[in-house]
Amino acid sequence: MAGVLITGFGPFPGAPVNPTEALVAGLARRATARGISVRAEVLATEYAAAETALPALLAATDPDVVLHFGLSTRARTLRIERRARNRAAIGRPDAAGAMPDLATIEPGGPANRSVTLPVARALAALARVGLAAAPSLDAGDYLCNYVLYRSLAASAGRRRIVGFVHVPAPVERHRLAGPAAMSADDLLAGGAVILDVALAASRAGL
Ligand code: PCA
Repeated sequence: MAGVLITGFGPFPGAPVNPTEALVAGLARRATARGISVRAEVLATEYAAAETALPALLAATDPDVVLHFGLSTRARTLRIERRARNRAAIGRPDAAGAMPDLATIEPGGPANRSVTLPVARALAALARVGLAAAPSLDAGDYLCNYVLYRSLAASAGRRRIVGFVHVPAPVERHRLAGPAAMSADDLLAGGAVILDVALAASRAGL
């Protein structure tokens, strides 16, 4: 049975509630009910967590599948990231008030690191169930991109499916305005679909 690690993030400046906390807890519950054992963790939105908590988690769990979830306050649909970029915003404080010293994450490291989650397959699976999603080549320059870059670097050379999904702030069901707005239930359903695609890819040895 494939080991699965899913992560969300805690609050950060401008986002007092991070919906990915509830999302990863809900996803883990759903997966467990289906006999899939999932470790769900909420990472502090802090560079220190990306440097210490994340590598410790990866080392302790050695997962076959890693799915990271983060909030994008600007997104209106699920955004499946294709890559992390080797850059960091030196002027934007994390949840502890810290900022990176350097504008690159890994000096001398590759400019981009590609995810191993089959993004096109995940998008197709989401489309089949009518959930709005789009691919993204830009995970930003804050903690989400940072964690993805570090996670991909730590997973290089391993057979590990690693993906990152940016989710929109969920809208309450009765306020759903237009097909692109998503409720917390939609996020959960979408996360479960993407997890299934990741598990299938891991089983197929991709
Ligand atoms: N979103 C932020 C960091 C944590 C989160 O949930 C981002 O997009 O970088």
